[in-house]
Amino acid sequence: MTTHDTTTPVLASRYQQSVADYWNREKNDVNLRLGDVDGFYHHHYGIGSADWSVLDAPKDTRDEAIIAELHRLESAQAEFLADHLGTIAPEDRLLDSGCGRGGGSLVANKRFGCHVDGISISETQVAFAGAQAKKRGVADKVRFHLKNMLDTGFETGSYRAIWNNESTMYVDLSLLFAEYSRLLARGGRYVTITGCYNDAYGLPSREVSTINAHYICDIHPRSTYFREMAANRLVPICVVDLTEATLPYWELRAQSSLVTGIEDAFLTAYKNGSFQYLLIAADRV
Ligand code: GPP
Ligand code: MG
Repeated sequence: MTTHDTTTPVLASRYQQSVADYWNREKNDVNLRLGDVDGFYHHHYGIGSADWSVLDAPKDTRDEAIIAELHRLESAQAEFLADHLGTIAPEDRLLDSGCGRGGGSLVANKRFGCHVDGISISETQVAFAGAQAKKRGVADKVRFHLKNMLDTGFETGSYRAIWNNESTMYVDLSLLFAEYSRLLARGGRYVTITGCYNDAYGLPSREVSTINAHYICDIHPRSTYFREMAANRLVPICVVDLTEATLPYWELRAQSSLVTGIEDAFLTAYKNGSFQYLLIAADRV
Protein backbone atom coordinates (compact mmCIF):
# COMPACT_ATOMS: atom_id res chain seq x y z
CA MET A 1 0.00 0.00 0.00
CA THR A 2 1.53 3.30 -1.00
CA THR A 3 1.12 6.30 1.23
CA HIS A 4 1.81 9.89 0.31
CA ASP A 5 3.67 12.61 2.14
CA THR A 6 4.64 11.03 5.44
CA THR A 7 5.58 14.44 6.79
CA THR A 8 1.91 15.54 7.09
CA PRO A 9 1.11 15.54 10.83
CA VAL A 10 -1.58 13.01 11.84
CA LEU A 11 -3.24 15.43 14.23
CA ALA A 12 -4.46 18.46 12.31
CA SER A 13 -5.99 20.49 15.17
CA ARG A 14 -5.94 20.96 18.93
CA TYR A 15 -9.38 19.33 18.98
CA GLN A 16 -7.98 16.18 17.36
CA GLN A 17 -5.12 16.24 19.88
CA SER A 18 -7.65 16.31 22.75
CA VAL A 19 -9.50 13.32 21.27
CA ALA A 20 -6.22 11.42 20.84
CA ASP A 21 -5.36 12.22 24.48
CA TYR A 22 -8.69 10.77 25.63
CA TRP A 23 -8.19 7.49 23.76
CA ASN A 24 -4.50 7.23 24.66
CA ARG A 25 -5.52 7.31 28.34
CA GLU A 26 -8.76 5.28 28.14
CA LYS A 27 -8.75 2.02 30.13
CA ASN A 28 -12.41 1.41 30.95
CA ASP A 29 -13.20 -2.00 32.41
CA VAL A 30 -16.25 -2.08 30.18
CA ASN A 31 -13.91 -2.25 27.20
CA LEU A 32 -10.92 -4.19 28.53
CA ARG A 33 -12.73 -6.85 30.55
CA LEU A 34 -15.19 -7.49 27.73
CA GLY A 35 -12.35 -7.83 25.22
CA ASP A 36 -10.56 -10.24 27.58
CA VAL A 37 -13.42 -12.72 27.03
CA ASP A 38 -12.13 -13.81 23.62
CA GLY A 39 -9.49 -11.27 22.52
CA PHE A 40 -11.80 -9.17 20.32
CA TYR A 41 -11.59 -5.70 21.88
CA HIS A 42 -14.46 -3.49 20.76
CA HIS A 43 -15.30 0.21 21.14
CA HIS A 44 -18.95 0.08 20.28
CA TYR A 45 -22.20 -0.90 21.94
CA GLY A 46 -24.33 -4.03 21.69
CA ILE A 47 -27.52 -5.11 19.92
CA GLY A 48 -30.08 -7.85 20.40
CA SER A 49 -32.09 -9.42 23.21
CA ALA A 50 -30.28 -9.89 26.50
CA ASP A 51 -30.26 -12.93 28.74
CA TRP A 52 -31.47 -11.21 31.92
CA SER A 53 -30.78 -14.31 34.03
CA VAL A 54 -27.13 -13.18 34.33
CA LEU A 55 -28.31 -10.54 36.82
CA ASP A 56 -29.39 -13.34 39.18
CA ALA A 57 -26.15 -15.34 38.91
CA PRO A 58 -24.43 -16.18 42.25
CA LYS A 59 -22.43 -13.29 43.68
CA ASP A 60 -19.00 -14.72 42.85
CA THR A 61 -19.82 -15.37 39.18
CA ARG A 62 -22.30 -12.53 38.51
CA ASP A 63 -19.76 -10.03 37.16
CA GLU A 64 -18.25 -12.60 34.86
CA ALA A 65 -21.67 -13.64 33.55
CA ILE A 66 -22.71 -10.01 32.87
CA ILE A 67 -19.40 -9.28 31.13
CA ALA A 68 -19.82 -12.33 28.88
CA GLU A 69 -23.37 -11.27 28.02
CA LEU A 70 -22.44 -7.64 27.25
CA HIS A 71 -19.59 -8.89 25.09
CA ARG A 72 -21.93 -11.25 23.24
CA LEU A 73 -24.17 -8.25 22.40
CA GLU A 74 -21.20 -6.15 21.23
CA SER A 75 -19.97 -9.08 19.11
CA ALA A 76 -23.44 -9.36 17.55
CA GLN A 77 -23.19 -5.68 16.59
CA ALA A 78 -19.77 -6.24 14.93
CA GLU A 79 -21.13 -9.23 12.99
CA PHE A 80 -24.19 -7.22 11.93
CA LEU A 81 -21.93 -4.52 10.51
CA ALA A 82 -19.82 -7.16 8.69
CA ASP A 83 -23.05 -8.61 7.21
CA HIS A 84 -23.46 -5.34 5.30
CA LEU A 85 -19.98 -5.09 3.76
CA GLY A 86 -21.06 -7.00 0.62
CA THR A 87 -19.16 -9.81 -1.08
CA ILE A 88 -15.53 -9.70 0.03
CA ALA A 89 -12.77 -11.87 -1.45
CA PRO A 90 -9.54 -12.80 0.39
CA GLU A 91 -7.52 -10.49 -1.88
CA ASP A 92 -9.78 -7.48 -1.20
CA ARG A 93 -8.70 -4.59 1.03
CA LEU A 94 -10.97 -3.19 3.74
CA LEU A 95 -10.52 -0.04 5.82
CA ASP A 96 -11.61 0.00 9.47
CA SER A 97 -11.73 3.74 10.01
CA GLY A 98 -11.48 4.66 13.69
CA CYS A 99 -10.47 1.10 14.58
CA GLY A 100 -10.05 1.45 18.34
CA ARG A 101 -8.32 -1.62 19.79
CA GLY A 102 -8.88 -3.48 16.53
CA GLY A 103 -11.71 -5.91 17.32
CA GLY A 104 -13.75 -5.07 14.20
CA SER A 105 -10.76 -5.48 11.88
CA LEU A 106 -10.11 -8.94 13.31
CA VAL A 107 -13.80 -9.88 12.95
CA ALA A 108 -13.73 -8.92 9.25
CA ASN A 109 -10.46 -10.76 8.58
CA LYS A 110 -11.78 -13.86 10.35
CA ARG A 111 -14.92 -13.83 8.24
CA PHE A 112 -13.49 -12.97 4.82
CA GLY A 113 -9.78 -13.80 5.08
CA CYS A 114 -9.18 -10.37 3.54
CA HIS A 115 -6.66 -7.57 4.05
CA VAL A 116 -7.72 -4.98 6.60
CA ASP A 117 -6.12 -1.64 7.41
CA GLY A 118 -7.24 -0.23 10.75
CA ILE A 119 -6.58 3.45 11.44
CA SER A 120 -6.73 5.49 14.63
CA ILE A 121 -5.28 8.78 15.87
CA SER A 122 -4.44 7.11 19.21
CA GLU A 123 -0.96 5.67 19.44
CA THR A 124 -1.88 3.35 22.29
CA GLN A 125 -4.85 1.97 20.36
CA VAL A 126 -2.73 1.34 17.26
CA ALA A 127 -0.08 -0.44 19.34
CA PHE A 128 -2.68 -2.50 21.23
CA ALA A 129 -4.48 -3.52 18.04
CA GLY A 130 -1.23 -4.44 16.31
CA ALA A 131 -0.27 -6.69 19.22
CA GLN A 132 -3.63 -8.48 18.96
CA ALA A 133 -3.18 -9.11 15.23
CA LYS A 134 0.28 -10.53 15.92
CA LYS A 135 -1.05 -12.71 18.73
CA ARG A 136 -3.65 -14.15 16.34
CA GLY A 137 -1.07 -14.74 13.62
CA VAL A 138 -2.82 -12.45 11.12
CA ALA A 139 -0.43 -9.48 11.20
CA ASP A 140 0.47 -10.14 7.55
CA LYS A 141 -3.10 -9.23 6.51
CA VAL A 142 -4.42 -7.02 9.32
CA ARG A 143 -2.35 -3.89 9.81
CA PHE A 144 -2.90 -0.94 12.09
CA HIS A 145 -1.74 2.58 11.33
CA LEU A 146 -1.57 5.90 13.15
CA LYS A 147 -3.58 7.91 10.65
CA ASN A 148 -6.18 10.62 10.34
CA MET A 149 -9.36 9.34 8.67
CA LEU A 150 -9.82 12.71 6.92
CA ASP A 151 -6.46 12.44 5.20
CA THR A 152 -5.23 8.85 5.12
CA GLY A 153 -2.66 9.07 2.36
CA PHE A 154 -3.79 5.62 1.16
CA GLU A 155 -4.07 4.94 -2.53
CA THR A 156 -7.06 6.19 -4.55
CA GLY A 157 -9.65 3.49 -5.40
CA SER A 158 -7.83 0.83 -3.38
CA TYR A 159 -10.61 -0.27 -0.99
CA ARG A 160 -13.51 -2.68 -1.60
CA ALA A 161 -15.19 -1.54 1.62
CA ILE A 162 -14.76 1.02 4.39
CA TRP A 163 -16.57 1.27 7.69
CA ASN A 164 -16.89 3.48 10.73
CA ASN A 165 -18.20 1.77 13.83
CA GLU A 166 -19.23 4.67 16.09
CA SER A 167 -16.48 7.06 15.12
CA THR A 168 -18.06 9.51 12.64
CA MET A 169 -19.04 11.85 15.49
CA TYR A 170 -15.43 12.98 15.73
CA VAL A 171 -15.19 14.44 12.25
CA ASP A 172 -16.81 16.70 9.69
CA LEU A 173 -18.78 14.39 7.39
CA SER A 174 -18.21 16.47 4.26
CA LEU A 175 -14.45 15.97 4.63
CA LEU A 176 -14.83 12.33 5.67
CA PHE A 177 -17.02 11.23 2.78
CA ALA A 178 -14.88 13.11 0.27
CA GLU A 179 -11.92 11.02 1.44
CA TYR A 180 -13.95 7.77 1.26
CA SER A 181 -15.21 8.63 -2.21
CA ARG A 182 -11.56 8.86 -3.22
CA LEU A 183 -10.46 5.68 -1.41
CA LEU A 184 -13.28 3.34 -2.44
CA ALA A 185 -13.20 1.39 -5.69
CA ARG A 186 -16.16 2.09 -7.98
CA GLY A 187 -18.92 -0.25 -6.71
CA GLY A 188 -17.28 -0.41 -3.27
CA ARG A 189 -19.31 -0.32 -0.08
CA TYR A 190 -19.36 2.09 2.86
CA VAL A 191 -21.00 1.10 6.15
CA THR A 192 -21.46 3.06 9.33
CA ILE A 193 -23.11 2.25 12.61
CA THR A 194 -23.64 5.50 14.43
CA GLY A 195 -25.58 7.41 17.02
CA CYS A 196 -27.18 10.44 15.44
CA TYR A 197 -29.59 13.06 16.71
CA ASN A 198 -33.08 12.99 15.32
CA ASP A 199 -33.93 15.96 13.06
CA ALA A 200 -37.62 15.30 13.76
CA TYR A 201 -36.95 15.96 17.48
CA GLY A 202 -35.20 19.25 16.69
CA LEU A 203 -31.71 20.14 17.85
CA PRO A 204 -29.58 18.08 20.30
CA SER A 205 -31.37 17.21 23.55
CA ARG A 206 -29.74 17.64 26.97
CA GLU A 207 -28.83 13.93 26.92
CA VAL A 208 -27.26 14.14 23.45
CA SER A 209 -25.21 17.10 24.69
CA THR A 210 -24.19 15.07 27.75
CA ILE A 211 -22.96 12.25 25.49
CA ASN A 212 -21.00 14.78 23.41
CA ALA A 213 -19.34 16.17 26.54
CA HIS A 214 -18.55 12.68 27.87
CA TYR A 215 -16.65 11.51 24.77
CA ILE A 216 -15.54 14.96 23.46
CA CYS A 217 -17.49 14.35 20.26
CA ASP A 218 -20.08 16.13 18.12
CA ILE A 219 -23.04 13.88 17.27
CA HIS A 220 -24.41 14.78 13.84
CA PRO A 221 -28.07 14.99 12.88
CA ARG A 222 -29.41 12.08 10.82
CA SER A 223 -29.92 14.39 7.82
CA THR A 224 -26.21 15.24 7.53
CA TYR A 225 -25.30 11.62 6.81
CA PHE A 226 -27.56 11.45 3.78
CA ARG A 227 -26.75 14.94 2.54
CA GLU A 228 -23.00 14.33 2.65
CA MET A 229 -23.28 10.84 1.14
CA ALA A 230 -25.29 12.25 -1.76
CA ALA A 231 -22.69 14.97 -2.24
CA ASN A 232 -19.86 12.40 -2.41
CA ARG A 233 -21.15 9.67 -4.76
CA LEU A 234 -22.21 7.40 -1.89
CA VAL A 235 -25.71 6.04 -2.57
CA PRO A 236 -27.50 4.46 0.43
CA ILE A 237 -28.62 0.89 -0.15
CA CYS A 238 -29.69 0.00 3.39
CA VAL A 239 -30.71 1.89 6.51
CA VAL A 240 -31.52 0.01 9.72
CA ASP A 241 -32.81 1.74 12.83
CA LEU A 242 -31.10 -0.19 15.65
CA THR A 243 -32.42 2.03 18.44
CA GLU A 244 -34.79 -0.60 19.91
CA ALA A 245 -32.18 -3.32 19.43
CA THR A 246 -29.54 -1.50 21.49
CA LEU A 247 -31.76 -0.79 24.52
CA PRO A 248 -31.22 -4.20 26.24
CA TYR A 249 -27.45 -3.65 26.09
CA TRP A 250 -27.78 -0.32 27.88
CA GLU A 251 -30.31 -1.64 30.42
CA LEU A 252 -27.94 -4.49 31.28
CA ARG A 253 -24.83 -2.29 31.33
CA ALA A 254 -26.62 0.16 33.67
CA GLN A 255 -27.14 -2.67 36.19
CA SER A 256 -23.56 -3.94 35.99
CA SER A 257 -20.45 -3.09 38.00
CA LEU A 258 -18.91 -1.71 34.79
CA VAL A 259 -20.90 1.51 34.57
CA THR A 260 -19.01 4.56 33.36
CA GLY A 261 -21.76 7.06 34.23
CA ILE A 262 -23.06 7.63 30.70
CA GLU A 263 -25.67 4.86 30.73
CA ASP A 264 -28.69 6.96 31.80
CA ALA A 265 -27.99 9.58 29.13
CA PHE A 266 -28.11 6.91 26.40
CA LEU A 267 -31.24 5.28 27.79
CA THR A 268 -33.08 8.59 28.18
CA ALA A 269 -32.00 9.94 24.78
CA TYR A 270 -33.09 6.79 22.97
CA LYS A 271 -36.39 6.66 24.84
CA ASN A 272 -37.31 10.34 24.39
CA GLY A 273 -36.74 10.12 20.64
CA SER A 274 -33.92 12.65 20.48
CA PHE A 275 -31.24 10.11 19.58
CA GLN A 276 -31.12 7.16 17.19
CA TYR A 277 -28.76 4.25 16.66
CA LEU A 278 -28.51 3.56 12.93
CA LEU A 279 -26.72 1.37 10.43
CA ILE A 280 -26.32 3.01 7.03
CA ALA A 281 -24.77 1.15 4.08
CA ALA A 282 -24.00 2.91 0.81
CA ASP A 283 -22.48 2.06 -2.55
CA ARG A 284 -19.73 4.16 -4.14
CA VAL A 285 -21.02 4.91 -7.64
C1 GPP B 1 -17.00 4.55 22.24
O1 GPP B 1 -17.20 3.27 22.55
C2 GPP B 1 -17.93 5.09 21.28
C3 GPP B 1 -17.87 6.39 21.03
C4 GPP B 1 -16.92 7.29 21.67
C5 GPP B 1 -18.72 7.06 20.11
C6 GPP B 1 -19.89 7.68 20.74
C7 GPP B 1 -20.98 6.83 20.30
C8 GPP B 1 -22.19 7.25 20.01
C9 GPP B 1 -23.19 6.26 19.52
C10 GPP B 1 -22.60 8.63 20.19
P1 GPP B 1 -16.47 2.72 23.85
O2 GPP B 1 -16.76 1.26 23.85
O3 GPP B 1 -15.05 3.10 23.88
O4 GPP B 1 -17.22 3.50 24.99
P2 GPP B 1 -17.40 3.03 26.50
O5 GPP B 1 -16.07 3.18 27.17
O6 GPP B 1 -18.44 3.95 27.07
O7 GPP B 1 -17.86 1.60 26.45
MG1 MG C 1 -17.37 0.04 25.28
